[in-house]
Amino acid sequence: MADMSRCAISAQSRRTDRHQRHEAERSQHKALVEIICKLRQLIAAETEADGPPDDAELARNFVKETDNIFEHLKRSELRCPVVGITKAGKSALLNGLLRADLLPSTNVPATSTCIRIRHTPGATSPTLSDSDGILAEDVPGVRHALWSLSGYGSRGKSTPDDDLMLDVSFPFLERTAPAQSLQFVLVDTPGVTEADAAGLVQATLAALRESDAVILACSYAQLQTRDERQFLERCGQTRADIFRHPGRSFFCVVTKMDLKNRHGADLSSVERLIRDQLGCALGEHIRQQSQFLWPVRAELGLLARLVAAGAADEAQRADYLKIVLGSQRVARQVTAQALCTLANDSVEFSGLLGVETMLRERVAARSASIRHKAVHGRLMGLIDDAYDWAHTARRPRLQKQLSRLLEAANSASEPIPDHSGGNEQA
Ligand SMILES: Nc1nc2c(ncn2[C@@H]2O[C@H](COP(=O)(O)OP(=O)(O)OP(=O)(O)O)[C@@H](O)[C@H]2O)c(=O)[nH]1
Ligand SMILES: [Mg+2]
Repeated sequence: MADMSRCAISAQSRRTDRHQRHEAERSQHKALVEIICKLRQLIAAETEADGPPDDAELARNFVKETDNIFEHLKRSELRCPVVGITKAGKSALLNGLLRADLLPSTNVPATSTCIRIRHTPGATSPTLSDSDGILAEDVPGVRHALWSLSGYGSRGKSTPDDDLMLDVSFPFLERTAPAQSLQFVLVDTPGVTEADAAGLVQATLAALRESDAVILACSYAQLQTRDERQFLERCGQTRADIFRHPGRSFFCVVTKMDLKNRHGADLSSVERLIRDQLGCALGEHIRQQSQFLWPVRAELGLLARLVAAGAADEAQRADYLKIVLGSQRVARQVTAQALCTLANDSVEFSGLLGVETMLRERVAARSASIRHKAVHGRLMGLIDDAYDWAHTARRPRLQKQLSRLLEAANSASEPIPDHSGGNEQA
């Protein structure tokens, strides 16, 4: 009897906690709407008064962006960029998750601009678009369009506004109910090289600013190289707050574990080495909080998936067999059934399933609470931009007002403690 009443009391208290949490979220929502309205008023007042044409243009852009943020507030979104130095295997990882050879992935710098990949439940084939409309449809069309945008020649020209959107249905989310109501976006980002770090970091930082979770791709083969250290240090110096944001999950995927490591670091020391590097560049919080997923062999995973699904062409089948069996001669003796079993084993071995499980869990756990965090990121970015403009245009009064707004936006997004036994915080 005593047990029953204890159960009833704890169920009641969980309901109360949930109710309080929803109330707190509602009031955060209201506060964010008020801040967005205030920001619009401030900019309109500043730009309409003596109106040079540049200011009118700026005001229009602000209104457009605040409209976008309002729209964003209405939907739930989980945005997760994949970042890292060039050739870390970011695009290969995403192709493995897409189960299709869509994104340019090769041994010379390939991805030249951020590509947002949006889960669109029920989409039977991919669609690529930018702000002007649809650029390409179906796998060969999208693949061709993305390859024509790739390459070293076009790198550095990319801006955060390039706005490429790839609509696909991620197979690993197909049966995940929360994904129906949540906008889930993975972002392929250009890798950073020493030569063009400045422009590319800008695009990467813009992707990070709007993120709710981050996947850092670290290549085992490029572990502790100068490029990697510089990339992390630059991120840390430019926008340390992005990494210290308490609600943001940080995952390290260690790729290319089949290759040799130039420092001879053995597997048992990989995690410690990367954590040390993260700690130095991005702070103690990231050293401790990062979660590790490894080993990942994305290239093998994609080829194995295509072979297992009977979707590999001759060249892909040969590449797969070369990786797993080493020689074409042995490959010719493998029966179709044995090949399928081998390919399924390779998928397990590739580490892709671990990354998919992690992402499915994020989608499920954070679908309810993500809205405010995502809006907060964009809003902070917009206020930052307005502040920069006010500074350049020598408008100290506006600068002061914007600082106050920034403080209000910060306190409107304090993490809400979860005592309800739910698992919403990543
Ligand atoms: N051996 C091996 N090669 C891999 C693996 N994953 C990716 N690769 C190869 O590594 C090369 C680089 O991969 P990308 O996917 O282009 O790397 P990225 O980080 O997207 O590079 P950028 O877009 O240029 O920054 C490609 O030739 C891939 O086939 C892996 O697990 N093992
Ligand atoms: Mg790439």
